[in-house]
Amino acid sequence: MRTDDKRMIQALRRQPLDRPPFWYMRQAGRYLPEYREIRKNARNFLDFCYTPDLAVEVTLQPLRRYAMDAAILFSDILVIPDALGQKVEFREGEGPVLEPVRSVEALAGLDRARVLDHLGPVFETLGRLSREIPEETALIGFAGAPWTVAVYMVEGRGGTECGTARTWAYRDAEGFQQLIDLLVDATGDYLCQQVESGAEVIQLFDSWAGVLSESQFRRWVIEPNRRLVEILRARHPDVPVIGFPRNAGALYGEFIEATGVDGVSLDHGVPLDWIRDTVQPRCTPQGNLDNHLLIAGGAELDRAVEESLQTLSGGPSIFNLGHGILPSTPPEHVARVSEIIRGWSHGGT
Ligand code: 1CP
Repeated sequence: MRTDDKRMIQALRRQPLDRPPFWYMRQAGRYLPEYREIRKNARNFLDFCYTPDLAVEVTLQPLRRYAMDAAILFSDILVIPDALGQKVEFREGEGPVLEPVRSVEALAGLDRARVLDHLGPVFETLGRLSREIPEETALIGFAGAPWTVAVYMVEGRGGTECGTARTWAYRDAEGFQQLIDLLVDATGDYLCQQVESGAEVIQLFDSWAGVLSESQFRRWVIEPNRRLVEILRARHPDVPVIGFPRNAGALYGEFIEATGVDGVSLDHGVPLDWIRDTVQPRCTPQGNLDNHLLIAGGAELDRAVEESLQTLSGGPSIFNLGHGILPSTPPEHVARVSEIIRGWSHGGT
């Protein structure tokens, strides 16, 4: 099937559809027994991402169960610091640990010229996926947006208030800008090559956008996302881009206007009526079921899925979660939601 005829692409181009496309952030992962089984075969998580046989297989696993309308490349946002030459490790039970970059001097150890070579296996994975996924499924490539990747590079780990990065950005904005500029350039190279390898949609994950003040949000979230959209459009004008400035609150509107994204992924705190009235007329909304409701299941889950479908039925939308699937999610609940969406068409089930 041509890219133009895939449901996911049509939703991002605002074409009318009988039901919205659906996929789930982190749809490949530890909630699936078949993922845990194959994960045992890799020495560490980065090796796993850089082994096309394994990365292709785990990308396909959730599609076999739920036939989503999109496949997302199996990789991680931290392959960019790794490719730039920063020391990155994923420790069992602890998550990512990086040797922190906390000064302009430390940037000298990072090299944009290494990125495309280092990430060769990721491009091979995309090429193989574009041939192996079901023909109606769209292939999503992705990267972390510069602010979120910078947070991990500076803090050295996840799960923080991002205090070291925010303080550096206030104290020495010009120095911090150099880190962001390096990330914009390296990420731009990486995303263009993803498209050239087969990605049909790009999602930019700015998972830590919501910790910033208004002025920092403009400079470190809106502006770098805007530049990445511009870089992609210059080389690949037809490839839709989805932004995900998680927890942006009152700044979602400005993000959409200023970056020119085709789609915006919304966290579960954003009211459906506001999405319908404010986002949908300008940009395709993606989201925003609470990932904990997917763990809970039951009648409340069915009700929330139907309410979302019903409220957004007057315009384009993509069904997804407000954040990624959590490891304790029962696979049957994912099956249930997928079944409701597939059986839904305007006017109800
Ligand atoms: O051993 C394992 O299985 C590790 C778990 C895991 C997985 C399955 C990590 C470590 N990354 C991934 C894959 C991944 N990461 C994907 C694959 C495609 C899919 O969606 O199925 C994607 C898109 C990501 C993106 C990612 N990585 C983000 C942005 C999205 C988000 O969830 O906010 C972030 C913040 C990361 C960092 C990361 N990678 C892994 C962990 C545990 C973390 C979070 C650390 C923290 O801040 O607590």
